[in-house]
Amino acid sequence: MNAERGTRNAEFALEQPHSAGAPSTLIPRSAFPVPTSGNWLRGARIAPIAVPMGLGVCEFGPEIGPYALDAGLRDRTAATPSGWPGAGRLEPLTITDVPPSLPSPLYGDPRLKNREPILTACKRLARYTQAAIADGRLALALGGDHALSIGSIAGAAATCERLGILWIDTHADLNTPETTPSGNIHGMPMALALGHGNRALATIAGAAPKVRPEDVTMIGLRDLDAGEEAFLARHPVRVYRMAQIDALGGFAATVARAIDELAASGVDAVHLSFDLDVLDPSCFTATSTPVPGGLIVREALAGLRLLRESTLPIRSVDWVELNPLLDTRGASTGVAVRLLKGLLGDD
Ligand SMILES: [Mn+2]
Repeated sequence: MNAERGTRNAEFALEQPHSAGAPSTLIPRSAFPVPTSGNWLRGARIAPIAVPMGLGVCEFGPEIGPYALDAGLRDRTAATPSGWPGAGRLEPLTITDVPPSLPSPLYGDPRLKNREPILTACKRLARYTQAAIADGRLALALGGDHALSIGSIAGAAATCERLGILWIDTHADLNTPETTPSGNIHGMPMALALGHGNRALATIAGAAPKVRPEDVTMIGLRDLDAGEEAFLARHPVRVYRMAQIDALGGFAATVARAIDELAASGVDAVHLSFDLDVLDPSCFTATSTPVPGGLIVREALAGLRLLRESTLPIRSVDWVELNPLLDTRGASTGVAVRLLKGLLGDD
């Protein structure tokens, strides 16, 4: 499906003046009233947006992730449908058209691998995210690698005055072209959201930065590069590393604290970015960068339930870094779907 050939609606006209066409049928306007407050994890329509992209990690596999997640949410791959109550709020899948990568080593600047196709895909995702939120629907970006957050955060930031970000991840993703050990852009989206790094990527859908450092909370960090440690030493991002999570009484207790802090911060919308590599390799193996010492399924589920039950104004979610090619028996995909169902509806 090629989203660019689709027709468009008014929101798209604001964001894409170079593309003429008729209204989009990919994100049909909802007949439901637009909720203007509250937590959209509960009750709001859900707009799943596939981002079939592995360009940010330079691997094959992540581009299949969105289809595995969407099929799981809809019980298409289950022998016995679960009857998950959130299914009734799921809208049709929107698919972000991701350009192909150039073959290595022609992917461009080795410190910003695949920048051009990632920039194009993230501009599209930003439009879809903005349109979904403007229409009162939870924008659910299904990855795909974590570079997609460049687009989803840009789209979310365009819909509010002051965005808060809850970043649940093993990594801080705070690298810039100057600090990156790999050149992989999936290690950069949080730095870009804060206005650091490649200017074209940082200014999708409007000026940089998208978020203030004091409005960012990171939970689960346990594998940081030297440049990221230096970044955190200079910027007031709230960080809960795994060691601190244990000291605070676990993941759920830490999430509860982060919810209170974000609620008191004055942000008027919250973006949740969940990198599945935060899970422990004993229960989730199908990711490009597994690191021992992660969350187990039960505690992750408990924390995600707290987010669903909170009063945070959560409008958009990233669910990233599932690589089904590494999931020979489907167990990791099952975990990724189960946690997402827990976040979005009773289970
Ligand atoms: Mn990440």
